[in-house]
Amino acid sequence: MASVLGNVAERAKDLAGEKAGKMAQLASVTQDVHNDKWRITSDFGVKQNNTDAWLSVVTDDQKGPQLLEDQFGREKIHRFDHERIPERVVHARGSGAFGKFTLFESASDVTSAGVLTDTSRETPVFLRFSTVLGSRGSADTVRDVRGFAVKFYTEEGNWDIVGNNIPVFFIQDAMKFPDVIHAGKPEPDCEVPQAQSAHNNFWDFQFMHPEATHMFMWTMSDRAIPRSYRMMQGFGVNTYTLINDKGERNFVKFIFTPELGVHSFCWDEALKIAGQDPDFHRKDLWMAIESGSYPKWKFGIQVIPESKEHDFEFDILDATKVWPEELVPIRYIGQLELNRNPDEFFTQTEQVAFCTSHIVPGIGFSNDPLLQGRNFSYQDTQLSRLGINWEELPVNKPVCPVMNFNRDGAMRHTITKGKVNYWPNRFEVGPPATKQEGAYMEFPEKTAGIKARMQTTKFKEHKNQAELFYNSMSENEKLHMKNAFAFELDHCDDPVVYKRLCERLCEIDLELAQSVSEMVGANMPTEQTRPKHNKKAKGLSQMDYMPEKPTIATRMVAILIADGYDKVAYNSMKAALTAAGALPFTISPRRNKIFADGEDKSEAGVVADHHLEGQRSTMYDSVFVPGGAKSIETLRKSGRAVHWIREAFGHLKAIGGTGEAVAFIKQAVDLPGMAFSTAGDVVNSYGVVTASKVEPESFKEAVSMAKEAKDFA
Ligand code: HDE
Repeated sequence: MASVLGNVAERAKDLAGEKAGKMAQLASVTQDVHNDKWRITSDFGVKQNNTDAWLSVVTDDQKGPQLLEDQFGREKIHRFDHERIPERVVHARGSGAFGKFTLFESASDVTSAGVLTDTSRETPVFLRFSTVLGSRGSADTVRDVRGFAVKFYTEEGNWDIVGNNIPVFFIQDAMKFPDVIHAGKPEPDCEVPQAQSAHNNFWDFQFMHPEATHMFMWTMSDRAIPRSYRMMQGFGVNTYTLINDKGERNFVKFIFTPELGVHSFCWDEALKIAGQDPDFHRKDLWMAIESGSYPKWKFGIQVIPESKEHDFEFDILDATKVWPEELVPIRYIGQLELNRNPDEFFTQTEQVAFCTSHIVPGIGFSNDPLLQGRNFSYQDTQLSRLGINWEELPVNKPVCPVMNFNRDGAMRHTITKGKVNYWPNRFEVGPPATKQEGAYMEFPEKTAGIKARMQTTKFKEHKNQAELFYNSMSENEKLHMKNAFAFELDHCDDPVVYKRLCERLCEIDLELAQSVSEMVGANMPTEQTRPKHNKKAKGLSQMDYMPEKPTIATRMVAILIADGYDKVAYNSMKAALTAAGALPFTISPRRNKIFADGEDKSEAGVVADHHLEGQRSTMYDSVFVPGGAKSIETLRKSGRAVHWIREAFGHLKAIGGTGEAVAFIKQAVDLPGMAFSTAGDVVNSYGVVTASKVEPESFKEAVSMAKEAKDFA
């Protein structure tokens, strides 16, 4: 054992020194296959001599029957037959990473939770991002809500925030969850479509449930097609409570805001990438962490004291409502960083199991009816996915001691020694903890009322915040939303579905309804069917979340070259991009040595990262083309290269060109009124930066400027 775990034990030692108890704990059960002393064994530990050929009878060099007695052969096939576990019923497609949570401001005025009050702590975390509707092998860039589930391995036990990248939800009561998910998943007769909300049943449900209106406005916004998991917000969505040392209770919402700002794809990009690189988000997260560009989020809380619970027009326990920042400011108190990729997908990202019911002392639930149902559902679903002892799986195991008299069940790992397995017992072992010892104390909430299946008055208003959201969008975002509705409803072939949905839009905004109705062939509405309030709120448009300082860190820039390229322009731009933390990739007609103007084949040349046929503009944030007469002549003749420039422009990406490349770019994207560099000057026109000589600063500025903000939407 020691030899097999040799280098893992080393790693455990290193990590223990880093105060990362969770990492050391994981390392103690991790095997590393990269070890020379390793010899293949059966599951029961016997070294094996041949795992390629089934034991069989051979006579005169002729194959005879295979023998059932081959225990090694049987074991190998038998293990393979049972490799799969059920995928998650929702959020099946996902990727995760480890990291840490640190506090820069104590929230001890509102909570006693150590993780939110002790600024000297570093709490290990595991975060899993996901899409909702698609199955485990579906594409990353589909239009969908993204899961943002964080497990904090705190000193007082695991705390899970099982959130999304959108702050509201489709329904108010957990009992409707099977309906909303059935309606969104592939239709029951033909199992079509995969990972799409663009179908009759989804939109039928949306119309039949006016409470979904606010949420579907969000899912038709750019938030549902994020550029990267690293560039989206995370929201706990439900209303929780915080309880301080004095026993005072506050309502709270949890928010994570990314350091890199909130950015999205254009819909056309997202559609194409779903085919070109279905693992785009998964790779993006992996690569960022491997290259040391650790994704970071600010962690914030919105707090409402218990005494003010009823001071709002909306019910603060209703998960279809946001708490506008003007009314309840966000107080940022901590930082979450992801800094380590999992060692194995299955045992970590697949076996991780989150539960909204996992809270620690100082944090409580509220009567939010969605949250109450979730508290049952997550624990329950883990039983069919992982089995009763799922909390013992390494990724789920708390870092603090776990001791109780819950026992047995399939796959129990812990061996609990002792004479008794109940409390109270004659030895007085395993006594309940006191408050001083850190026990979870229930908040003594007063309750009264009748038992009924009914909705309260404030829960019945569904349109005000849907309008608030739309009013708060920039013009570009509004245009994207119109196109999103038009795309989705075009995929519904039942007129009842798309006509009624357009009527619903008319309650939110007449112009939106008219523009969508015209495109999808619904009756043209002529008047707003619900009086508008015309209010806006901050923090809803993603334009409110551009990075504090413009940055191109981790942005992927394609540099297109062919033989005869301008070496000075290429080298200086590449160096400038790398220095700014961007990731330049050289793309040329072949993935082999490319020679600069004046170089001959005896020289080193540059080995391209990819060839033009293997990649598409959609996979990069930006493109730069250095000059060089011969190189440009080759690129000009390549339909793929010309299309690259046109497509990148259509997707609002920054394009840079020097020398002879200026004329090449001009030919590809010339629009009336567009300006290009002539001798000596540097021109930035619609994010296309051209210059006779290399000018990294203007190009970097164009790349860092949010493409979401550009005029051509
Ligand atoms: Fe979930 N949800 N959910 N959900 N949810 C699951 O639990 C459920 C809801 C969210 O990466 C399931 O472990 C109900 C809101 C995420 O492992 C299941 C209701 C929000 C993930 C479940 C909701 C979420 C899940 C399936 C309505 C945002 C992925 C597998 C009351 C705040 C976690 C699993 C991961 C997963 C139930 C609504 C987020 C079936 C009943 C609202 C991020 O238990």
